[in-house]
Amino acid sequence: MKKEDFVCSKPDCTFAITGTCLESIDDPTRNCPHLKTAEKSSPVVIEGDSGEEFEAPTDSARQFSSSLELGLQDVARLMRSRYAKLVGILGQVEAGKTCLFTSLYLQLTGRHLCPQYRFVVSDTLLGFEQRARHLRDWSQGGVPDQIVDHTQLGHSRSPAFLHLALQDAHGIRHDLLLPDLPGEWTTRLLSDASTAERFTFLSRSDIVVIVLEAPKFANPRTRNNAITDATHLLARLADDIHLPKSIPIVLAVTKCDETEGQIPAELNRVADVVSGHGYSVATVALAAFPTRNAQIPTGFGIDTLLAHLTSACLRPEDSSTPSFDGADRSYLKARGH
Ligand SMILES: Nc1nc2c(ncn2[C@@H]2O[C@H](COP(=O)(O)OP(=O)(O)OP(=O)(O)O)[C@@H](O)[C@H]2O)c(=O)[nH]1
Ligand SMILES: [Mg+2]
Repeated sequence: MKKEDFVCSKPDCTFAITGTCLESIDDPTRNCPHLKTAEKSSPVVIEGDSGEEFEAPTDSARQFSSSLELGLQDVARLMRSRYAKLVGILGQVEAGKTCLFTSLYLQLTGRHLCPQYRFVVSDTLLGFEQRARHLRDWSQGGVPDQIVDHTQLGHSRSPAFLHLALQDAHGIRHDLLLPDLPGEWTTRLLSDASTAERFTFLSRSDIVVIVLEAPKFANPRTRNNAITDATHLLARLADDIHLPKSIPIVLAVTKCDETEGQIPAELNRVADVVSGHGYSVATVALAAFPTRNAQIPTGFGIDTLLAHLTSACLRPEDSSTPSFDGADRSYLKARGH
């Protein structure tokens, strides 16, 4: 039978579209208790978030709340209803931003981060699945030429966000909002300060991740340019975007499979520049999808990155900070999660 012939009663499970089981159950068509063949499943009973069940119309083509991406308005709505951590991201073309988010999603849904972190739900499941599709082909043999597609935005001036909710080892839920920005935004920012306005949303973020490629800092031919660009980017962040100093910065050093899992020493200079601007800084070695070194596991460093993202907490001085649209964020809920 084809995946389209099945209907899942778990909210947000897109098995019928993607063939991916939300609970990562092996051979879900046989083993998943929530999956029924379309003809057996009338009426379809869908479990609500609270565990309650309600009936969907018998002829329902399953209604998915999951979408490809969230726009700023969706994000503002989500942040009003529940405390979500907004992750800012910057990084030039091909730095590995999309691979990082995709690896994070695959590590979580594949249960590779258990028991530290467990996947709960995503409001943009189809967006993650779309990004992961080359990788799913990959498992059937051969490394894809391009791991994920180059990021393009339908709406050139407004960021698009992916959503991921996970639970940590203490049972605390973390909702992360991850903007998958095209690298051109960062490259343009370097040459044209007037584009800083596109990044206004960063000042509402809980943490900012700057994606830098390890091989560029390790290679003597490219390292000077890499340091100059990173220094320039940090100046833009501080002086043109006016990122509040209370927002911590993580230097996400990607493609570390090409540097033996090590962070090139030149990154210390970049970290010093971050501190010099008055921000707190952490540096994380990553290899989302290692292709050059069999000793480095897929998703190398993702757990460390997650530890930074989930521990980025509310800034007390910002507890009355309005969200994008002037509406209050759910800070009170955040305390009790
Ligand atoms: N060696 C190595 N290469 C990687 C790794 N992760 C990603 N890459 C490579 O980097 C390329 C670019 O990754 P993307 O995630 O598309 O980069 P991006 O920053 O989203 O690029 P734009 O969307 O163009 O801004 C991929 O196609 C891979 O070839 C890694 O862990 N190791
Ligand atoms: Mg991208």
